[in-house]
Amino acid sequence: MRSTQARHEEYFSFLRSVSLLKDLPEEKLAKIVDCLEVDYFDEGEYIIREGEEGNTFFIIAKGQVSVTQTTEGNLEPQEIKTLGVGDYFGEKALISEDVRSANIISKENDTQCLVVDRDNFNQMVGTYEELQAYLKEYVEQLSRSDEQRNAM
Ligand code: WNU
Repeated sequence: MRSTQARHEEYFSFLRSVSLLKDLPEEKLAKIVDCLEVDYFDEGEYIIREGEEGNTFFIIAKGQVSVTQTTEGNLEPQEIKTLGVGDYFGEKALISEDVRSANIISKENDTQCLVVDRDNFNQMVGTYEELQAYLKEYVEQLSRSDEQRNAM
């Protein structure tokens, strides 16, 4: 069995490679690793559903996901982007205090996501102003692109 410490080191160095988190102080990053959960998804499985309440933030550790959204004049949700290893999602519902604004669907079997709950997300982001400002700006941009594509 892989030791807890090996696991810790593996996720620590992975999170360090995630651009969003690269400047976080060591103890903060270590704390995130301590409270992470890992979730596994099969191809076609919904990780997030539009309109549902959400209290978690995800970082992709393995695999790929599709981001889809219901837009005016389309019966089916449309794919708006795909995300891969080191990308993250689910910040918008947490920051805007709103329901989930898009679907996130696993594109492969054994997609692995590191999951951070709301409390830990707030601790991670809240005490770090630059990160908070960056995400807020990003989330506002997402709202503007949603409007442009007539998301519903
Ligand atoms: C988009 N519009 C909306 C993405 C991930 C992280 C960042 C873009 Cl910083 P949520 C659904 C999630 C949402 C976002 C993600 O889907 N998303 C988008 C869009 O154009 N959401 N409304 N592009 S990928 C992405 C920027 O994370 O958060 O909690 O759940 O609403």
